[in-house]
Amino acid sequence: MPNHRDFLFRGELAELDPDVAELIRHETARQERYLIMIPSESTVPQAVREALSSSFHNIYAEGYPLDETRTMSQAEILDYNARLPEYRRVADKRYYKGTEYADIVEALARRRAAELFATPQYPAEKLYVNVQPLSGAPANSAIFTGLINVGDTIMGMDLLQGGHLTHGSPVARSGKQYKVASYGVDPVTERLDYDAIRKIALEARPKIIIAGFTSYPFAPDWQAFKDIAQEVGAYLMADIAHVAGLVIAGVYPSPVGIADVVSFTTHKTLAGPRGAVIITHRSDVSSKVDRGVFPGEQGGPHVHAIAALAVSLRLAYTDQFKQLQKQTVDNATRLAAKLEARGLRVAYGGTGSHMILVDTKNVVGKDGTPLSGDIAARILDLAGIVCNRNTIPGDSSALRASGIRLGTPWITQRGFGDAEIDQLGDLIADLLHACEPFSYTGKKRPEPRAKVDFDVLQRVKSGVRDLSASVGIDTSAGDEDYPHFYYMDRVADVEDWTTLAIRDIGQADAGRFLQFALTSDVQALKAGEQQPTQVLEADGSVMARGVVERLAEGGYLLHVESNGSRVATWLRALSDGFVLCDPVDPYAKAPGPVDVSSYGQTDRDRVTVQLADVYAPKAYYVGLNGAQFCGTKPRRAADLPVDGTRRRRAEVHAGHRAA
Ligand code: DSN
Repeated sequence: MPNHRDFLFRGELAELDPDVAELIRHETARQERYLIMIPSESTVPQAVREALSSSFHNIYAEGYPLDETRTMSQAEILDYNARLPEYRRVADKRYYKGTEYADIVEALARRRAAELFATPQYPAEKLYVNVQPLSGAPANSAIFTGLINVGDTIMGMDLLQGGHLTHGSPVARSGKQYKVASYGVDPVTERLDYDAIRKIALEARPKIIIAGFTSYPFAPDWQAFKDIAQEVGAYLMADIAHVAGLVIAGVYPSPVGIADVVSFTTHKTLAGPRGAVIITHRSDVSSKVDRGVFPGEQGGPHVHAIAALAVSLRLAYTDQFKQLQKQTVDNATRLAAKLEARGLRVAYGGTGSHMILVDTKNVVGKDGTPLSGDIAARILDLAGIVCNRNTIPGDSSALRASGIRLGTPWITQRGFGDAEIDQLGDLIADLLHACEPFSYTGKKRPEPRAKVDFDVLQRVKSGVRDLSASVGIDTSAGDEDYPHFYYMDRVADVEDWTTLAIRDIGQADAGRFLQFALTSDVQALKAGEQQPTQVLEADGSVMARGVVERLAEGGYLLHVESNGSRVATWLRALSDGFVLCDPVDPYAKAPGPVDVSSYGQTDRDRVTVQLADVYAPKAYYVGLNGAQFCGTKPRRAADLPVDGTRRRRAEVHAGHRAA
């Protein structure tokens, strides 16, 4: 019998909340199967996540550990026989009791960060570290709060060219509370131009100059920035959120000891918990920044995240970590070269870090529409490659980005090397080159869209799956454990019949969808009725013959005699809306989205009508404009509809085209 006053809700997550447990399973499977190329994301070691969910989560610890611990070695910090008596006798700087172990873990994290970022001129004892910022934006805000006043001027890289929201973007607090001067890259070389930056600084006289970027792939010249900051009497703030891991490993120059203050998040290349760190070699800056973080910006620190940070910092001392960071940069460099060799333009002329910006404008549609970064990212995601749209030099709005940002940290953590990078580069290039951009007439300007060749998409999807399975991370979960990522072979391609269910989603009507996707007059069906039908390829050849059935309870069943896997994948792709389904009309798009799910083998007793070639006299269906239908491509005799039907289709087609 459980104690009736035990309110600890004991039990496993799967038992207490199966909904969230299932969501976590799906997200875990997504991360295992997709190739994640968001440069700011990492798959963090299990040990870090173990510390994150530890009992340190449960406490408040507003305030800071004793200053003396800053100059202690790790062994001294971990000397419980000294630290605990000290804690009991000397009131500490926290506002809460119960923080004796929180003090130690925070001091340990600070010390490890100081050791890892130490320089010959500034050994760990001379660095001041704050590990409390909850994330990058609060860290940067806390620096401003600590060092300058509202209304002062800050100067950072323009968001559209590689800066961050916290570097003075008008939509963020940094741009609302402070006057902003922005610098960018030289429009021709796409590199930082220090003469131009100096000129802006001399005019704007900022109190803080921020160097460090979210999408400029090269390292800045820290000393050049420092010289400019000194000349105008500004603090130099280095935001190395993206590259902190690279800096520790020595594959990216360190601003420590040059910049007055350095901030970085801990969950990017550092592969630690979500959080941030601020480091300075100046004691005057340190005391202001500490007050800026707490109580200026935040309340209680997340001690569990600080414990997890201590773990990730310990891992960062290892050769394995240094190899990872080096390989991350090597992979990005190789991928950039591969993409360029495959005819894609790499913005900024390459990379010197873990990220690549691809100029998608170079893929151009027949009507002259360039491929937008947004659509490119969406199509890559459909294939299992996750990245984000990103502005590149020349863009004027974050909403109309003409690039994508690809990062190599996560895939390198999973074990990608030269061979995998080459394959990945080919998959990305194949997919982007298979896109056909076009435009809708928008209210203010043309709205760019694109469609992609179905077979290329399927091939890339399979390639991504194989590549993903070929490297680390447990992919023992079968496809059944990830029902939401439909591979080409999810439905067995048996000679036998397969049944699919097609259902409405919200306002989208499965009947209208099937009217578009099938050759028969689906909308004439009454509840419970069946009719013979066909699924055609975009080119008009027959993908499958079958029977469509309208269910009394809503939705439809489609029983196909063969090729069930392709039919299922095709219908899902039509529902997603990004595949070319008409050889002459990229605008052709199925109503949707609808739910297409597999029912497995068909119950043949259920099918009550005979198969037949059906080409209903309706305005449109997929395949109607197919090449062989237009008489330009031979089709296999077995697939040919009878002459009369063929003529009727031609008449309908002509009517549709004239309308
Ligand atoms: N949002 C992060 C990035 O992706 O670059 C920066 O905070």
